[in-house]
Amino acid sequence: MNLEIEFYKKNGYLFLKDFFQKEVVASILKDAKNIFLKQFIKKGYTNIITLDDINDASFNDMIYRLFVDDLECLSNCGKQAQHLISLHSLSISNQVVELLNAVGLTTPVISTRPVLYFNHPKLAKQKIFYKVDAHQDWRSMQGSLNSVVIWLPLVDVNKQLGALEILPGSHLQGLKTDHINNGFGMVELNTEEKSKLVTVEVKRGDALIFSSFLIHQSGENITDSPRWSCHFRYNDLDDETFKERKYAHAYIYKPVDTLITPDFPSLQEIDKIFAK
Ligand SMILES: O=C(O)CCC(=O)C(=O)O
Repeated sequence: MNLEIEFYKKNGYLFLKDFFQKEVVASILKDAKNIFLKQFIKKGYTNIITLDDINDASFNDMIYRLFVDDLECLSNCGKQAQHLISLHSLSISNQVVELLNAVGLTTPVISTRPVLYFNHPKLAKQKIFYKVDAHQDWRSMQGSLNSVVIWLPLVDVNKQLGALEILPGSHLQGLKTDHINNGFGMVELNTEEKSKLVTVEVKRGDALIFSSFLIHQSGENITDSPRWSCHFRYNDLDDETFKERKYAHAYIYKPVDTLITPDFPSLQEIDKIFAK
């Protein structure tokens, strides 16, 4: 893979035009939207049964309505979106592994599961859930020093839709995080740093790869649409400091102890599933 590695080392990021096939990226978005659509239909918001029959404005109206009507349902749809097979497949594709090798991760390993975001002020109770101010991902990952993030848009993302803003070269300053907010390692920027932020407008198929130390933040989404994007994060098992640190891992993944739906399932419900 022919990459501008010297640029990456100096600036801490690479913009990769048309890196992914647009259709593959579009299918992740479709799979994510279908999760919500199934609930829109179940709730009687619509009779239509395929996304092809619905325009973005109608879809957006329904997702905003779901946020108001049933936050638990919206949030669970969002959680299912994190577990899409298409999303995970792309994150472990040969193309991604080759990219990771090319930026120097000789034995890449997944740091955190892929993340799929659908950011909009109308889909969040707190600002941080749709706009994350300046932060460094390394603080939440705490993995190898050469760990990276791949950020890709599922739709074309311009400044109005809240394109990501990055601070080129900031990875060289090391860990600058001064407090944690909802798991994000936040960084206070001074006026000069703020003036050096670069907005990265991206189109579906493009990708941005950056060092987990690169300071970045969300732009302001001033449109009527959610900003759909996904983020993959990787460590390198060959980084000596990571080995030294016993492959430190910062994430906890465990089930809740409670029964989410009391008295469920009944034997009849089981019978229906396995009936001949
Ligand atoms: O995608 C964004 O706008 C911010 C989220 C982010 O940078 C992250 O999850 O680390």
